[in-house]
Amino acid sequence: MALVEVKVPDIGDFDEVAVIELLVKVGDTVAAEQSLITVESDKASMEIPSSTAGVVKELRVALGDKVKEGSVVLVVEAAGEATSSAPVVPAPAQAPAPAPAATAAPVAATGGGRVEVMVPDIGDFKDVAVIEVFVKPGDTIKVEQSLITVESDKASMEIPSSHAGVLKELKVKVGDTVNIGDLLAVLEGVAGAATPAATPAATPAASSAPAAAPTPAPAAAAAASVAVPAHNPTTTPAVGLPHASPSVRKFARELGVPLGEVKGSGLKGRITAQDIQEFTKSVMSGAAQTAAQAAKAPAGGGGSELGLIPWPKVDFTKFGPIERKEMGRIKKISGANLLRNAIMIPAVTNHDDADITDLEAFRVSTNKENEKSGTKVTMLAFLIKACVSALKKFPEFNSSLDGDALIYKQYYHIGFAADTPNGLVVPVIKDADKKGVMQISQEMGELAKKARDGKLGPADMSGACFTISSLGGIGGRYFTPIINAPEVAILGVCRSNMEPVWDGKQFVPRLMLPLSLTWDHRVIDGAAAARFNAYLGQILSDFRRVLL
Ligand code: CAO
Repeated sequence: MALVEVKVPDIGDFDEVAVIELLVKVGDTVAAEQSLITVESDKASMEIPSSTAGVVKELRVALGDKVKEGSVVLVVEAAGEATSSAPVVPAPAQAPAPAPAATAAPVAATGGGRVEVMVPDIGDFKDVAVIEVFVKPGDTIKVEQSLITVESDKASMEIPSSHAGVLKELKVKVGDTVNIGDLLAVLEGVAGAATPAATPAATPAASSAPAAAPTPAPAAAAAASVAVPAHNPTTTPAVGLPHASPSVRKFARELGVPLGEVKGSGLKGRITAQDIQEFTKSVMSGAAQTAAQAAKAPAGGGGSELGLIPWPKVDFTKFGPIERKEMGRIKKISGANLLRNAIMIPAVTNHDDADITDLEAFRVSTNKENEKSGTKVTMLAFLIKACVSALKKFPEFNSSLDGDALIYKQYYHIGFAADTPNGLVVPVIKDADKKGVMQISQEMGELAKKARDGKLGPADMSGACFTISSLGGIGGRYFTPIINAPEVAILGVCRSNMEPVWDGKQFVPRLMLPLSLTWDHRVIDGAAAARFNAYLGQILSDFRRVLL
């Protein structure tokens, strides 16, 4: 089969345009007219299509290369006889018609200084979309200054002004479609400003280029035909659309992706089709959101509507050796819950100390007495019992939010955070109000073992009204536990310390237990939280109060 060189066709007045995108690679099978590369001048970008169907054998251009008419783009092993290298540069053959466009473009119905600027010959393009407007009424326009950008599915191009003057009326807006001869703008002309210079680049080769999409060269030629003022870079608007080829723009439009929010990974920050795919994926997975989504986020709405900036992506290997390990199932599940609770609950933490000197003495002596039975009474079991008492006294701590209502629970199931090799779990002691400290201790021991063995079932972990997170066996002073929704409060407990406490006459050594109560401010207020902690302190310092 024949090897065919596919060359850059007539691209009008363009000379030495940069290759900004490679759309195929060696080994790809390409169809005739399939886009191969995107080239860009400072006024237009266009895709160069293949003149021949076949398999790509060799790529002769690289990103950043400069090409012009006749440059070899790639070598194709032609698919069959039907194609030949002849149409590689078909544009001249299709472009010989005189250039009516060149005269049509600068139409200027001058009268009283008013000038009408029309859409010049843009080849055989029909109904091309206005995707960008650079000017507004009141602006002073120079000859050849770009007014708008239009786009077909193969090329985008800027439409320049045929005249200088002050813009009085703009007749198009983004989203409109335009055709040759359509009125674009009305200028108040500046004397002597009208000039045919705006259209000369509608060179013979490009002036009547036929349909953009169906044949290879015309797309490029048509684009070139209106990218007239390439030699006047100072008129290029400072603020423009993000860089992307027409096909990428089309792809983005089809998916509803706001191109302005996509970060380009291509040459000079150009947005590629893959960037669009990555953006879509991150929005769909909830890892990112569009500005429109962020703007629509209701106050207090779901976490996914938060307009947060993306999570930092760091290549840690740049700083030292690393090892990547997937997080376990429990960590993933609890992480998602903790994040929601941390974000959605207006939580406040009150810190306090409880004097547990006598309680600890009682606990130690009880354990000594029961040494033979094997059941050890833990401080956490006393805390559970004390919390039940406080929940009874302050029922809003034993409630849950249900829309604008509060559900007050008449049962007392207490969760306790348990540290396991697989992560944090919260088993629940059911009906703690109906159980003694000994029984609670025993159940806690069983549940903690089940937790460590990874054998807790959903029933073991559901239904809690209030949670205690104890770091007492480990250490620390105070911390700010995260509420376990839909509960409205959680008690954090740290390691007790022997401290000098003033008894009114002297300092005496007392065993003080640090308490950290986090509460949902939508349900509970600060005074109630302080009272809850104070009450807990009273019970813990004299446990007989539980009986009252
Ligand atoms: N102050 C001082 N010492 C304490 C204490 C306290 N507040 N609480 C417990 N201790 C001591 C006990 O006296 C015991 O000491 P001995 O071994 O000398 O008797 C030791 O710490 C272990 O205590 P324990 O057997 O009574 O266990 P526990 O009830 O404290 O804890 C459990 C059980 C399951 C809660 C615990 O193993 C655990 O997993 N804790 C971590 C919970 C956690 O990770 N919370 C943070 C969640 S982040 O929000």
